[in-house]
Amino acid sequence: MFVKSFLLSVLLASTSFASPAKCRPTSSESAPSTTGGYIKPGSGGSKYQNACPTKNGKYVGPNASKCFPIILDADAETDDLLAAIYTLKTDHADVRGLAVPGIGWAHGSAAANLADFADHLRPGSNIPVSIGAGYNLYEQDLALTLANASDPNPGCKYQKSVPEGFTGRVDSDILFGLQYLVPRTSRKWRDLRKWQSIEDDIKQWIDKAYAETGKKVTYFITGPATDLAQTLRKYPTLTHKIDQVVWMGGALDVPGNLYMVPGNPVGEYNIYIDCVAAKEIFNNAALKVLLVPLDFTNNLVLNAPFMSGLKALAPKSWEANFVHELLAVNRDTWYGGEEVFYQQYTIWDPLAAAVMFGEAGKVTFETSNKIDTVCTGNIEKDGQTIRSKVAGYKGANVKIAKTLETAPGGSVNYPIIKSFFKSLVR
Ligand SMILES: [Ca+2]
Repeated sequence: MFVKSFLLSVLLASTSFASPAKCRPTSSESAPSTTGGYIKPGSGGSKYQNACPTKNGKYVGPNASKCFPIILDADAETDDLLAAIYTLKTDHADVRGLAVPGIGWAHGSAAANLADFADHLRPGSNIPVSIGAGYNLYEQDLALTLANASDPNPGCKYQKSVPEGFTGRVDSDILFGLQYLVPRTSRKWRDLRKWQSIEDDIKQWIDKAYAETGKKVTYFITGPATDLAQTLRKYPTLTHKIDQVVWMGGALDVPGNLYMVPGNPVGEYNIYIDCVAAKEIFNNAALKVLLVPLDFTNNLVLNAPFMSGLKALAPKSWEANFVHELLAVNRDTWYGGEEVFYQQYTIWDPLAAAVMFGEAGKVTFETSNKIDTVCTGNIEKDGQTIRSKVAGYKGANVKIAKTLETAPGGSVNYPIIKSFFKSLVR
């Protein structure tokens, strides 16, 4: 993800590390509550028709062969939200849980937005929603080692690279001012009296999905991998019930995107922000990973016809209207203006969803069990995705998306975008 204010990134870089307490995420900055706006799906009392019903431990019905259980673990920034909508609009994606870790581009409390989406787009489905990890594993491990110190939450090393203010975490939390377009759920999706840890939630979701469907779960990550890595630390054999991890992340043969970490041209954001978690995923030979890195997403940058195409779709559905409004806000507030937006902006996470759903047109892949990341505590090098040269190293079986099918006229005509647009009006 790009930081929208270059000035801001300079400011961040030149600010000396604040005391730990000052750079903690604060729960008091959660979003205001508004309802209303363009109401469609789920309004008028209609209930989501579950396209993936189960009986006696397997899927039944006309879509049985296509259905698969999936958990979405999202960063809750613009393109994560788009990927969430895309996934919720894909009937054969049997969504079994939604989690938002609070260490990336939104606070964990932004899980409320996913609860709203889920209940608007799939009313009555009661998809479980949880707030994920509050700190990356680096910070968590450090806190453990300092358990008896006066401040057990040292924090701040990698997470600090995300801005809080203008177009940072607080703006993600409130959907960049567009929360009023999303009807608020009437479900009590978070019940503190029944609270359990995120790793227990995820284990429960996976166990239940596996028992009810007989299928291993797809774990779709559009932010850092903290929640899953944390879960696998506690329940290492859970890998037997995970079909694959689909992850938008990494940069192998292209530069990274850490514009807010001067001196690090190689790291990709989702890997960098919790490189300990990334390492544990890549090092886990029991996992299969479908990685959609910047190498792939760089192939598609949004253009003006893309935005016009989306605008034309807007009157046709709540989803298209919301997605258009959200991207338009991003375009209109982009540092450097519209021209720079059209040179830099893509929709990273929905592209990963399209690859996962097999709706991306022709895609080429590289397969390797040598993928690893640099994570040595040096912020100028960490977060780089590498092919390990360590003799005998054998990690996760990683399938890496490399190139996608293009079309004359740019992004709006690419098969992958046609699929995404189609998902918004079905
Ligand atoms: Ca993301």
